[in-house]
Amino acid sequence: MPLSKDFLWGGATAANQCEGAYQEGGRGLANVDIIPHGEDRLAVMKGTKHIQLENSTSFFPAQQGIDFYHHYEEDIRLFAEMGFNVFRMSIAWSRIFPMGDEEEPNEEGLQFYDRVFQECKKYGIEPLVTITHFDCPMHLIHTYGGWKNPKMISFYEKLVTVLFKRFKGLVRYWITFNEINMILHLPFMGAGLQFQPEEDQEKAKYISAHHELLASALATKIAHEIDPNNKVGCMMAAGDYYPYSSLPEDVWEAKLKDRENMLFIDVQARGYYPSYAHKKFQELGLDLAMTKEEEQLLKENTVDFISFSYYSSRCITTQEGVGETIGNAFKGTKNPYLKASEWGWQIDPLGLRITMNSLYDRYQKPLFIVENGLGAKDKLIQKEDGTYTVEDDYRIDYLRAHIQAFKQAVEEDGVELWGYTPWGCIDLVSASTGEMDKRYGFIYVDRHNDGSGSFKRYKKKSFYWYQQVIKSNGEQL
Ligand code: BGP
Repeated sequence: MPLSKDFLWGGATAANQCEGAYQEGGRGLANVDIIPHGEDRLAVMKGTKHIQLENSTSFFPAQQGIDFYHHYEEDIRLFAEMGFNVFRMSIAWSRIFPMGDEEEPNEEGLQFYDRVFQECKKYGIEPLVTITHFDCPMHLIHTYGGWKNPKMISFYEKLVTVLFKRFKGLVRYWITFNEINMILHLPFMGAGLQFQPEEDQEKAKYISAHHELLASALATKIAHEIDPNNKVGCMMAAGDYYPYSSLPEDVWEAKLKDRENMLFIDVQARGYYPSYAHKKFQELGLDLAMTKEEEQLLKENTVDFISFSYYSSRCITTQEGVGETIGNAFKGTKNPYLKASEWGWQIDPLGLRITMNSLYDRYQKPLFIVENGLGAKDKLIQKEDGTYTVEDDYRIDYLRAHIQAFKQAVEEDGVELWGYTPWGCIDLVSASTGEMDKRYGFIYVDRHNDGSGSFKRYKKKSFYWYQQVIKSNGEQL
């Protein structure tokens, strides 16, 4: 079957990397505001180094992002010009509940998203809203320990209830947690987890993820009750593991790694923990002590669709002395058959088709590719007519190959795919490095690693290419 006529084409962003205005409109401080650019970044994202904003001289790129807060009208107009019929964005939790545990939401924050969604509506663009994309009010982290604490479920419940009620009729596609498996890799960024030196981090991560899973099921329930038209998805950082060799131990290792990634969406898609999870928890000495009501909550409120980010496949071996690589916070074995981006993320379009087939075989639920793309250094150049552009053929090549791959998954393999929102459709701050230099967009933003720049927007060559792709519903690549 060819791509359906109402296939959703668009792009993806997240509040923490583009919105900025961190002290405006009554917004409270969030974990993402205190993740610095520079050498401390990784330790802070992992929750092993704790930053005190008052005592720090570091630069915190999320605080200004690309100033989407003041540029959303211009940005959405540009998305519409490309032909988007979907726009993935996220809510900054601390804009709605600045502390996280208040009784009443911050009206100014709600009004901001009202304006954004109205702007989308004006152009016939469906918002696809991630409720939490790596952000958590700092007050919830200081006072309750972030997602380690089951009380987070009720704060999240309050947040989603406000959102579903307020934006009923304006938003119908929702994602509960961005890349839920990221909690295992960057737990402070993923779930506001900070660790003490002697703490059992593994255990804390799985307990926190369990709280997120309960919160996600609860959100799905509430979303459906408030508006039966709501579609709620889970979201994982995907990319199948390949065994480095046909050595059975390598194949087994790849299976274990895939399970580690799928564990959480197994629960969100099927409604219960898989048997291999129970085994894992036993090894960790972890007892989730689930009540019958909680089991029922998970069971009765599975997601409507499976969304995922895909940048690369992954590879793993048990053998010594084989090269390593890292992509999207996932360390693994270097696949000798693949080229890589300037940041070492390996490039594998066929891996997208493989990953989609694995997910669809496993869950038989519609898929949504909500992130994909190439982070690259761009050069803004002036054309003869005086206007500016970026000749980003490398980005076009990457996206073309991945679109071809997902079309094959749909047309030849029969996978159901709702839409495609490549990451960072407008340049924004890199999550892993905090750089602006790692650009993904169709739109260039004049903003640089050191925080300089005018925030002015420029269309790249890929802007016009993607416009054609959308216009032809993926026929003209
Ligand atoms: C995913 C995140 C995004 C995004 C993307 C690209 O993990 O969901 O927030 O940033 O990766 O990663 P990076 O910005 O590090 O290049």
